[in-house]
Amino acid sequence: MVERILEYLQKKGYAARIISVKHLKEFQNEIEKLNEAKYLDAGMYKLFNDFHNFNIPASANPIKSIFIVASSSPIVKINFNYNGVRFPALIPPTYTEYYKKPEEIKQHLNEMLESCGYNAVRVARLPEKLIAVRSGLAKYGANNITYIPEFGSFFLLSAFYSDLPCTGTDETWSDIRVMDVCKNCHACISKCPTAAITGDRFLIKAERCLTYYNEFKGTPEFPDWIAPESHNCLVGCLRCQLPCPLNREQIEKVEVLAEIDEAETSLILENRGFEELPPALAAKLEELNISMYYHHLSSNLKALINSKYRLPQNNIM
Ligand code: B12
Ligand code: SF4
Ligand code: SF4
Repeated sequence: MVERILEYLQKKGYAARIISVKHLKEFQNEIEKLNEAKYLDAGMYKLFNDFHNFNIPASANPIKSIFIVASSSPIVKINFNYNGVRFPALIPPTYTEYYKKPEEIKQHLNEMLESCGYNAVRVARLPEKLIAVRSGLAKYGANNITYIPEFGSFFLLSAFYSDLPCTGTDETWSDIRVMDVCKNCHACISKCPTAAITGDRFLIKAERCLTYYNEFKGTPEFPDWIAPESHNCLVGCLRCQLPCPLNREQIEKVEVLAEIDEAETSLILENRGFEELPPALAAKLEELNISMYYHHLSSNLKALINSKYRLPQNNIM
């Protein structure tokens, strides 16, 4: 049964693995160990602690397994228009698909499972990279992001609880280690604009990552130590993925998804409340899943327009 489901998902274009739910406690301990070793900034430990939920939900049929699924995800480009100039802005993989794709995957998964009396539900609050690596689906890169041969690092991870039993032979339990190719590379380390990837420890200093400041709701304005030229995306940052030799093919597949005209760009820059936006603009941002980051959009766009590392006008890449 497990084999048939994993093959079915592969035919649909995904890469997937299954593990027994009994490993949950080990995942929790892994993160706890990082904290005990004083590896995590206090704020970050709190963020991870508040985010992760290792309690198995009660359900009619006991949860027995976790499916972890990777779906290929491209870079997306949006064109803004300001003072007669077109400003292309990139959105890294995963952002525009963060909610839609897991729903699609859940449907495919349940097409197979329900025919045999089983079921799967999405679980967002687990450490997905760690599960992907332990399940044998992915490997860590030196940039702390995970990699799969067919997708590079350009994929979204989605996890699902299921009542389908998972035996030892269904799992491909694997070691936590960095890819061999990283030993002689380090391109991602030197390109990180905020020194969040230090090179002397594996885990990034998440409290220095640009993404933390331009994505999460409630994070402070950009601190002074972030150089203006660091900004390179509308949300998130691509500097530790673009130079990676394992992403060479993926970088070609940029999808241009929207054109934001002069009037619309001005409204965003003026930081109008989301509810004040014209319905057509609000719908565009919602379709791109960018409405979720609207709280940072005005300052992110200003920072991008002022950054010398933004894309040259009218260029794809
Ligand atoms: C919080 C979070 C962030 C935080 C913290 C990031 C971090 N490094 O943990 C911030 C805001 C900084 C962030 C940034 C980004 N994120 Co993020 N993030 C998350 C989230 C919600 C939780 C991650 C988490 O649990 N971290 C906890 C840490 C402790 O996990 P970990 O790194 O796997 O930790 C293990 C290893 O470090 C290992 N370890 C410790 N020491 C050592 C030593 C060695 C040698 C080795 C090998 C291992 C090792 O032990 C740790 C625990 O076991 C997940 C979604 C989810 N539900 O998991 C997305 C997620 C990890 N993010 C993702 C992405 C895409 C990004 C960005 C690329 C976004 C962007 N800029 O475009 C950046 C990448 C930054 C980077 N270089 O890591 C994707 C990753 C997809 C992939 N291909 O791997 C995820 C999975 C979202 C998704 N569903 O697809 N993110
Ligand atoms: S996403 Fe950007 S800031 Fe964060 S670790 Fe990667 S290169 Fe550094
Ligand atoms: S850029 Fe080089 S060191 Fe970094 S993840 Fe890619 S291969 Fe590894």
